[in-house]
Amino acid sequence: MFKRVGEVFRGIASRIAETVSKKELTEEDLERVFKEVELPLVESDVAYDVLPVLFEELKRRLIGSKVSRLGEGGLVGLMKEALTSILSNVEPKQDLIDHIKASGARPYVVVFLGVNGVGKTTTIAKVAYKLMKAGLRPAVVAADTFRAGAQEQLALHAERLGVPFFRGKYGADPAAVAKDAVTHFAKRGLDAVLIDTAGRMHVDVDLVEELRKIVRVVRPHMKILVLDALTGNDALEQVRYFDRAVGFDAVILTKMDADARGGCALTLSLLLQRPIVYVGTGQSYEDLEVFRARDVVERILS
Ligand SMILES: Nc1nc2c(ncn2[C@@H]2O[C@H](COP(=O)(O)OP(=O)(O)OP(=O)(O)O)[C@@H](O)[C@H]2O)c(=O)[nH]1
Ligand SMILES: [Mg+2]
Repeated sequence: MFKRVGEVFRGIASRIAETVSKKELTEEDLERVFKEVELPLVESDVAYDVLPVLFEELKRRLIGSKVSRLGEGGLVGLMKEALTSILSNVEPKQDLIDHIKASGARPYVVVFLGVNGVGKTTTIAKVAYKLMKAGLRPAVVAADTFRAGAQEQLALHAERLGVPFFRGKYGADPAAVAKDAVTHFAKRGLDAVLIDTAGRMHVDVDLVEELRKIVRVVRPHMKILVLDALTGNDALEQVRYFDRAVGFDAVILTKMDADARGGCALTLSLLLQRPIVYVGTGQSYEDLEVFRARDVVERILS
């Protein structure tokens, strides 16, 4: 039922090659093909809202090309270039670890946000691992004091990695826990503090208020929104939700290894206006890669 975004783009190339054989590609030719691929694109997790932007970008790159000379292979090549250019909107200018290294702030404090199950806790462990490999000393903090098991999960990663861990009592004020943790680790001279937050809409506490309070009290150097590539279109809703709630500086897109459709990264690249610093590509600590437009295009169009 669901289409891979790569297949849809191949389809666009072959439709153009079939229907426009002799002349230069015109806006009308493209409009016609775009009408046909709207639904398949949405089915491959490209958000409906971004279709106009995507089509404009493709038009800009394709109008005037000599289809007869390019052939279908050449058109796929052009499509790859167009996608690479779109995806490079969200390429990070600097690796997060290098940025933390270069920053004078010690400890450098990062708050991780995201709805439940997207991979926040796993991603924090992966980032801690990267920091350690770069010779920095990270610590991790469980500021989800609500969900049973949330703190233990992070504690287990911390133990495996040999990274200092801080938690509060269940039901304690997450902002107070986070603040105490930063003070504690600042005294111990650590380089980075990674704060895990709750992802669930609580019954009795407003998550938005909780996150706002954490950010107000801790004043992190960076807020990272964790998104799951498998959420597809819903990722856009999550972006808007967290933007309204507390704002964020960058995204980590998890579960790219399990994402067959591939539209989520494309949607984000058209709307996010902030970098995707890493992509999650598996469940082990090494499986966190710098977001590279070219790699993602190869992943979806190879
Ligand atoms: N395949 C794959 N699985 C991942 C990736 N990142 C996280 N996961 C898995 O996704 C599941 C949920 O991850 P968690 O880190 O517990 O998610 P969370 O956001 O902390 O969840 P809550 O604490 O409930 O809000 C786990 O089984 C992880 O192993 C990834 O990049 N690829
Ligand atoms: Mg968690």
